[in-house]
Amino acid sequence: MKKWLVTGFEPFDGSHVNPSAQIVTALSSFYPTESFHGIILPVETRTAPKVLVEALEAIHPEAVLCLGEAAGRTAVSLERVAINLLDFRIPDNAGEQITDLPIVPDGPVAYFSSLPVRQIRDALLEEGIPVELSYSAGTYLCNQVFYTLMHFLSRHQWNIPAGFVHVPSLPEQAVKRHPLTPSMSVDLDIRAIRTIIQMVEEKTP
Ligand code: PCA
Repeated sequence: MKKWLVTGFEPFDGSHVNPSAQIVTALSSFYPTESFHGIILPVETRTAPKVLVEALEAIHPEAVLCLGEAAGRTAVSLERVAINLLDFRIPDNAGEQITDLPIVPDGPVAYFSSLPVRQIRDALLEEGIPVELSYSAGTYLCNQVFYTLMHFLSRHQWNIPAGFVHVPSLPEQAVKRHPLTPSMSVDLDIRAIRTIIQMVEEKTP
């Protein structure tokens, strides 16, 4: 098995949980410690990129998967594109709300995921897990971390599979919001992410 870095996020926007953090914690005890390095990132625009880059430099992973929660999404979302834009709808956990700024001044407009997203989608559908290819990871922390990841790998010419996956909110979060808020159980999330890791192991050199 490759050496993986898998990241999740702390809770944000008034929630007390984040499915992405629960997935990382669960998978940390599932995979061998030498192959799976899980970290939880702060939902803070100033610190999240630093924590990610420090982990990349310390771990030297052979594959990277960053995870986040996308409230309102109905399916596991395989993000294809990270864009060079910070435009926050709500403040981050440190109270910062940035609008209309680039993540990396003079950086490329966008990066594509280097995960085999279409093969992953087919595998998840085959397994009966709702999934979509997504063309926007938003303009908040998840997109910032995704862009920071792909920019770092590009600048260091690390040609490794890397990307971002959004998961829906948890049922316990949905019931506290509007009754029609979509949700997915953490057990299904965990199955999805295990399948993604397995597909990357099988389909990439
Ligand atoms: N989702 C947010 C940031 C943290 C998270 O889990 C986002 O989609 O940007």
